[in-house]
Amino acid sequence: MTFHATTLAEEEKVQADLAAIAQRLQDCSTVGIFTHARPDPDAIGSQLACARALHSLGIRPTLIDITPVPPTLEFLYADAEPVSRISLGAAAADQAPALPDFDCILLVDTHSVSQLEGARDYILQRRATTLVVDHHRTGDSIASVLACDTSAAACVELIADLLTPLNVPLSHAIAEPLYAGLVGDTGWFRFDSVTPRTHALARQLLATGVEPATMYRQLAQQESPAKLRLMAAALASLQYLGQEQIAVMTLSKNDFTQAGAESWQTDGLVDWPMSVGTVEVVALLSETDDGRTRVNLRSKTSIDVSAICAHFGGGGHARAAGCRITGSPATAAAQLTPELLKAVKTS
Ligand SMILES: [Mn+2]
Repeated sequence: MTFHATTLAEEEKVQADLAAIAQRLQDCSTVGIFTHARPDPDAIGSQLACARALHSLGIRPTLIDITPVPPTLEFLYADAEPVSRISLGAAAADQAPALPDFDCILLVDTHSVSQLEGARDYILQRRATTLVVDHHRTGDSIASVLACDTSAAACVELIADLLTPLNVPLSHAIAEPLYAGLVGDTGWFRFDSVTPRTHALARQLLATGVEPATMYRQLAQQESPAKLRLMAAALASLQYLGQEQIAVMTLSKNDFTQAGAESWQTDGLVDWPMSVGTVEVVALLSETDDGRTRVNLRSKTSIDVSAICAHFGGGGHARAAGCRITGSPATAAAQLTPELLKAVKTS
């Protein structure tokens, strides 16, 4: 186990940081809520739960989508008071977005500059008013206050804790996005990041009326045929290395075109080779439009893939991490595989 148990002192520090963030938020009339590019359910769930909590306090929140929200997550925005959203999706990465000057910036589920894309300069110029809630071990110092707890299975666990100092009761409208984040980051409570705290939160969320079966249908059973075609291409490319402990899959730009799939639809593909008994680590290499290869890594038990990704300027968690490597997937594989073989050998 590379995960460390959180000490009482660490736990108190996080709660104190969350209280400091709550205090700063309460003094604002407008808050811009950001999360990482290519948002997952934990990112969107954290953003949306914060927006609804702040809205209930009479604060005007705006959600900033750095890259488009996957259509399968759009259902989360319905059935409650509408929240204003600004999408930077169409803006070029080097073009400063025309965003209002919010009293505060609340950044959730990341504190890595590399994940901010088109919002990077905007946020970096506003460090003094930037508040961050995150659970990733790697990141940059971009915040005035950072509440980071790497023992949290999902960022939404920390957002749920933030409700207490904010004095916001847990409503169904807040619980639903929190649940989406919780099941998203824990693979429906399967990963070794799951703790009693995770299930305790799930219990509270269900008590507000969240329906697990409905959420599963919405989050896990709304894929398009294009997604399955992309999965077929990924599995067809699968190669085993190092006594079948390493599985490497590659998706070229042509694979995406042939499947009729978008880049965000790789979500979850990297988990499939984990079903093979010998496999300890999986890499998914996706060719992108900017001449780089996007790398997603997963680890089953002991290999710290965030350390491997950090080597290439990326980051994440011990069991799930990502980075980008300049060049084609073949070039990226040539650089990555020695690191994977080394990691497997020393694990
Ligand atoms: Mn997360």
